Amino acid sequence: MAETKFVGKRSAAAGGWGALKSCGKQLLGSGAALSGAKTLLKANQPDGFDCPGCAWGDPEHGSSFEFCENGVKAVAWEATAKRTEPDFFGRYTVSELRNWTDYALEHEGRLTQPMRYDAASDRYYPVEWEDAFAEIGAVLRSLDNPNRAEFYTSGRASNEAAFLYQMFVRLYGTNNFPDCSNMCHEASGVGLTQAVGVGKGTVLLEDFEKADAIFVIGQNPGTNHPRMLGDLRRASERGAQIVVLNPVKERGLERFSDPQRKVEMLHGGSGAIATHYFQPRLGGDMAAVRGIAKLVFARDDAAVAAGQPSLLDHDFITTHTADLDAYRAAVDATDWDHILDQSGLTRDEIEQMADVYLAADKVICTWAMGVTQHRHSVATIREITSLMLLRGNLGKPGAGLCPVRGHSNVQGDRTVGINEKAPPALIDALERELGVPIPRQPGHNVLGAIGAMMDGSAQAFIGLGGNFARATPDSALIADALSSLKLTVHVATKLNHCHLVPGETSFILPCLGRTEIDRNSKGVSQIVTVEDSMSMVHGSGGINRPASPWLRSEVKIVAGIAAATVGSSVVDWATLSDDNDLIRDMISRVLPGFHDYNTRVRKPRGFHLRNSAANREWNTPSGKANFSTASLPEATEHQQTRKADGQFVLQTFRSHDQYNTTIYGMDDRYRGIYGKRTIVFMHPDDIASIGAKAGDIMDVVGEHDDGVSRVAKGFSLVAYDIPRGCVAGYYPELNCLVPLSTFGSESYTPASKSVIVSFRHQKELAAA
Ligand SMILES: Nc1nc2c(c(=O)[nH]1)N[C@H]1C(S)=C(S)[C@@H](COP(=O)(O)OP(=O)(O)OC[C@H]3O[C@@H](n4cnc5c(=O)[nH]c(N)nc54)[C@H](O)[C@@H]3O)O[C@H]1N2
Ligand SMILES: Nc1nc2c(c(=O)[nH]1)N[C@H]1C(S)=C(S)[C@@H](COP(=O)(O)OP(=O)(O)OC[C@H]3O[C@@H](n4cnc5c(=O)[nH]c(N)nc54)[C@H](O)[C@@H]3O)O[C@H]1N2
Ligand SMILES: [Mo]
Repeated sequence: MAETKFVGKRSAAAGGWGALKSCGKQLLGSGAALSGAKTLLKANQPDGFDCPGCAWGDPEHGSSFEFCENGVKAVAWEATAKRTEPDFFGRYTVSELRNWTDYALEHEGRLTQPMRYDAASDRYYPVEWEDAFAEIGAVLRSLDNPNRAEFYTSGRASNEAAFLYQMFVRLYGTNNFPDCSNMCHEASGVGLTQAVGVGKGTVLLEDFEKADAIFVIGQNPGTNHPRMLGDLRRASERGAQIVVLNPVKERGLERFSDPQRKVEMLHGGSGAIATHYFQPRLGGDMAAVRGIAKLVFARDDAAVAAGQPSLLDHDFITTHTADLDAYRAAVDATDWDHILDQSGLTRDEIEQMADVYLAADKVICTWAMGVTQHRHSVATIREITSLMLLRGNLGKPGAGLCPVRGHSNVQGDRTVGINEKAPPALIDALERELGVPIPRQPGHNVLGAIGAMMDGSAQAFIGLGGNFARATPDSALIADALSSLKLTVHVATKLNHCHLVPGETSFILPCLGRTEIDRNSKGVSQIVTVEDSMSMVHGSGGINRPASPWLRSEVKIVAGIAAATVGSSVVDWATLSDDNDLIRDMISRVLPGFHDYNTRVRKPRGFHLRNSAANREWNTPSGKANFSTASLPEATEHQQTRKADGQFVLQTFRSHDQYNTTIYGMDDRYRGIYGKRTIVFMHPDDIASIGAKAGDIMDVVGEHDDGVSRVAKGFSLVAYDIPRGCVAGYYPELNCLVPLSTFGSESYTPASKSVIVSFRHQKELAAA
């Protein structure tokens, strides 16, 4: 039976009253309405905390509260009055809790006490902090090789916690640092480092005020970086062209109503964001950008032949770049049929993009997961960079590359050393600082860690935040791998599924959140620091009373584990973790760019970490910015599945009511979905092509040819404006279909935006 009750109206615009209403609901639901509202006024303010939501930058004069619906959700979720106390764990066995949804688990509220798993009763019981540390240290010391332990980091950890963590792990003897950015912007880091010598974005927030054109590729800021919409709208209002490349029509990229504009709110007005909206097929961006480059070369040839000035920035190219001829040859060798088929765009659409690109003196290109979670993501980022190099759109005001990061401090964590490929300069500096040898051999990234857990060579997993069991591909296999370990430890604010697949010895260690006051032993409140997508480093200090008197800061928890594992003869963990200023002093001795850290981070907007590429210095082996020489993939997943009857490419993305594996609610207002997450968005003709109707409930079957059978049961089909052959559904519910075997070339990022699937009526499956 087709059932479509959950499909309703899409919002007319992103933001607006709907956003305000949703905020009220979140605050009331959290049971923290009053303190919640007060808390919000301190988000992203110089004397407040850094919003635990996204990594978009803060304005120059951060004096007025920057409204953001999903920031409200993130804050309310953390500042909730609800608690997951020991008696909760007394009521349910871990096996029972495994049947709960992600939403239900976190909805129970904040964890309050350290807990230890007891296998005999299948329950968690309270434990003293010092006993937990001692036992964790004992297991870690008992491993015959430190490379048997995996140390995961999720991107909310502060610079201070992450710095201590990497120092502890390296003193312990390994570089096993799987981290969430391996599943996220890794391809941006790899691609940009190859091309321009630094793995970070080159623009500042103020560049958005100067750009003539902004290309937004594979990103849904209305939901995931709502504050970016304000910057895009202001740019659009002053006449900048905004070109969107996204297979899905995302409301936030079409229209935005700014809740901070009173008159607009009164009259229900809204403003357009995209001046051009193109819907490529999944994985079609490299082809689309190559098409633009092909037109740029062709039109430049014509201009020069006609005696007009060249359209390329030859001064820039000659002084600053290498390999233009090889790039040109690769572009010439790519034929239009291949470009059009792979991109899914028409020649006319690509001509329009070339028009915009050539008419603009200053171009910014932003991107996120729609670009980074494919097999050819590194090549796509190299292609985007090459297009920008042709006209010197790098290292000048109003122009540049802007990978928009995910977690609020994922960029900072990498800067302070969470990196499995131990950079030699960092290791040298740590050795100078500590006076002992530090391991240099590369460790495990996320896929490496999973491999080691599955083949039995890894025996311990420590998670500094996050939800490894649900965020990774092939979730069922990962859960088995985690529960076969000797030791699992989770530093967390809320209960999640990763905590419910305990190893032989297992702990949940509850920590303070960003919004909470962190006092040291002398009663002095501590701040932490974070780095945003624009490389601005700033302070963050909580304002709320801790959710429970037992909670410790991440810094203290890392120090506790470290002292119990490697002892305190090289590093005095207790002293260091009692004063974050001392940690920052140490960071400033070890890492470049952090001089006068403690002074500069207390200035209202913090400070900017210098970006060499933005200054037109190229830390590449050639000493130049390198054009790409790659050819397009022979066939993307979309091109493969079109030849196979009944197969489609699935992308797994986020709803408006979630933060990664944290589910705030069941709605996805901007896409018109209410009360359901087990759905697949699909072109109406594709629905008909499999003999189904909108609203039919079907099983989604994994079709990757790697010998693993994968099924996601009971998903409703939703007719949607999405290219044929491409379908979409929510992460993490669909992670059971994302194969461990398909990942980015050079980035090792799971290809969670190009999963090959088919559909089966439930009775067919039962009969099979
Ligand atoms: N509220 C909220 N904020 C968040 C998060 C959250 O879950 N909730 N998560 C945080 C994190 S860790 C991250 S990494 C970011 C994620 O931010 P996004 O990258 O915006 O996250 P996704 O929801 O995965 O959306 C990907 C977008 O890319 C499009 N897309 C998918 N495949 C392709 C493709 O092949 N080509 C093109 N051109 N487009 C494609 C999708 O249609 C979708 O609009 O947001 C961060 N901020
Ligand atoms: N299929 C598919 N898979 C994906 C993605 C996708 O688009 N599709 N996206 C990938 C991306 S971009 C990312 S970044 C990863 C995210 O992967 P993770 O970072 O591992 O997952 P999160 O859901 O962000 O982690 C949520 C948990 O963090 C804990 N937490 C929250 N705040 C804090 C805090 O302040 N301190 C500590 N210690 N813990 C805290 C809570 O216990 C919460 O349950 O998932 C990846 N997986
Ligand atoms: Mo992310």
